[in-house]
Amino acid sequence: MSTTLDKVVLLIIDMQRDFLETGGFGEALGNDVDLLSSAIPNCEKLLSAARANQILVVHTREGHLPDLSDLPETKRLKSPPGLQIGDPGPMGRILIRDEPGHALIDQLAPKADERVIDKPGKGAFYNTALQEILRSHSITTIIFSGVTTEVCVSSTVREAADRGFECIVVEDACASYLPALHEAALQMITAQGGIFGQVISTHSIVSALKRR
Ligand code: TIU
Repeated sequence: MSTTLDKVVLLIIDMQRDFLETGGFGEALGNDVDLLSSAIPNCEKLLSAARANQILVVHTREGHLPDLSDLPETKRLKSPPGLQIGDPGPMGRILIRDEPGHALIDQLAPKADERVIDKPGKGAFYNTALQEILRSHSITTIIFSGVTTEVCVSSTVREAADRGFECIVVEDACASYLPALHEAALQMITAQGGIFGQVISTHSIVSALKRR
C-alpha cells in the first residue's frame, strides 16, 4: 500500500441498530438486515487494531432530531406510512437521535475518548463537524468501514475525496442490503486509477497498521 498511515483515522459509518437489527429503518425500507452482519466481526477487528495502535477512531450515526426539523420531506416519504422516520417502532422512533434503534450496536460501542458524529444525511461531512475534527488532528488518510457500501460509505468517500483526503475502503468491513451494489460501489471507487480511493481487506489493513 502506497499511502502513509501516519495521519490516519478509522471511520466506522452508521453501525447502528436501526440498520443492522430487525424493527428499524433498514427493514422499514424493505431490506433484509441479515445481509449486513458480515461487516460486524471485521469492524470489530479494525476497531481493536486502531485502539491497539493509538489511531484516531470516529464513529458516525445517521439520525434526525425529535422534531424532524432536519428531515427533508423527500427523505421521510421514502418509506410507507407507519414505517417512516419518526414513526414509533420496536426500537423506539425510527432513526431519531437517542432512541434505542439509533444506538451503535453493542459489539462496536464507542469508548469515552472516541468521537461520535451525528449526521442528518448520507454523507458524514454534510452538516457535521467531521472536517474540522479531522483537520485538527492533521489527518490525511481515512480508513472507511460500516454500512451501507453504496449509500453512506460511498457518499462519504466522495465527500472526503473532494476535500483532499486519501480514502482507503475496507471491503469486508462494509456491507450492503444489495450485494451487487456493494461490488459495484467498490468498483466505482477504484476505477480510473483509483478515482476516489483504494479498496483493501481487513486482514491487509490490520497487518499494515501493526507495521507502522
Ligand atoms: N447509513 C446508510 O447507508 N443509510 C442508508 O439509508 N442506507 C441504505 O442502504 N438504505
